[in-house]
Amino acid sequence: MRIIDLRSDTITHPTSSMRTAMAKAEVGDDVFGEDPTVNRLEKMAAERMGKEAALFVASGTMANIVSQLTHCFRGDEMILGDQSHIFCYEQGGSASLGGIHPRTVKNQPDGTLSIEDIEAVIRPDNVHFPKSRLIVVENTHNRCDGNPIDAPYMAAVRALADRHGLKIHVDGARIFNAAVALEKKPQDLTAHADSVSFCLSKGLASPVGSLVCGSNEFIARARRNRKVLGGGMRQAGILAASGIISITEMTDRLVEDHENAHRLAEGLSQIQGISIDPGRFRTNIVYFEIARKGLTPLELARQLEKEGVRVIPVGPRRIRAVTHYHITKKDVDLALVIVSRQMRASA
Ligand code: TLP
Repeated sequence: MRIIDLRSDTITHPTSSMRTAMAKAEVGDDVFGEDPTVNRLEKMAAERMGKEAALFVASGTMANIVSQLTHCFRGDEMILGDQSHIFCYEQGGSASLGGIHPRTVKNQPDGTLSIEDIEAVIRPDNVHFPKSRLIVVENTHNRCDGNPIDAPYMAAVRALADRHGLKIHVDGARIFNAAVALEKKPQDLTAHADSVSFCLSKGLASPVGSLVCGSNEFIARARRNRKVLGGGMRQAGILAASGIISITEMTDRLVEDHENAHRLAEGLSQIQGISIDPGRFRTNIVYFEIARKGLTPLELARQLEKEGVRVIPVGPRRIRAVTHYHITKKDVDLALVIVSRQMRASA
């Protein structure tokens, strides 16, 4: 049975050119700064994000916590969206590992935080309050329909941050999806940020790895924080070799994932009992709701699984489906036939 796995773009396997590059990678001890392939990846990542330097880390979560620890002191406050990945899915690491106080602001449906809302929660200098230090923007925004966030908004956040002496971190796990969707270069979207993290192991299909990018001084301090978290890697060039292929060969093709997601969303909108506004989805993440009493997302997901279609239930009515390198147009069409059949069967 063909498995159509729409749970996440994290399930992608490395391509054959990645496997070849990994096998042939030149390596050294990266804690000594001597792995030429890691050094090449870090240089390439920094260039792509328009920053001075970059740091290779194990995961998106590690990239985010390293960035937070590097921007904030214990007792500082970080302003972020109530739907952000850092707040929802990273175990509260900012508080447990960094002593950083998370101050959430409601995410707008497009994944942004309104400038007024951010400004309203910035703390005045007062002995009763934590110090506001950092604003986090997620791009694309996972829980807000995978929406890409454009440069003019980032410029507005920068202006606000500068007025109050705050730093900006972009959780750009899927920043290349945002760039492709907006027909911009990634550095156009990150120019106003002090730091940006992005993942190689999602739509870009590498098995492992993320990058933190920022100024030379920021990355030098981030390197210390990676080490204390146990993230100093040795012959990591084996992994970095794949990352280089991710950046050079896998970014332009993301447009196919976006087209397939759009096709999926359009198709779902034709199925009775499913509620979705297909115009909302601009990248590779699609959310739909079951508009029928008595059928839960968990039950539908179980039924679909029996027919080889995997999705993730994410709420009392909501399901997420993500397109990626292993999903073809034909897979989307077949998945739609299967969802339609299951919805009819459960009517
Ligand atoms: N997201 C995963 C799950 O954790 C939900 C997914 O399948 O989408 N930032 C963003 C915006 C993310 O979506 C993710 C992963 C991360 C950070 C964390 O990356 P990893 O999983 O590499 O730690």
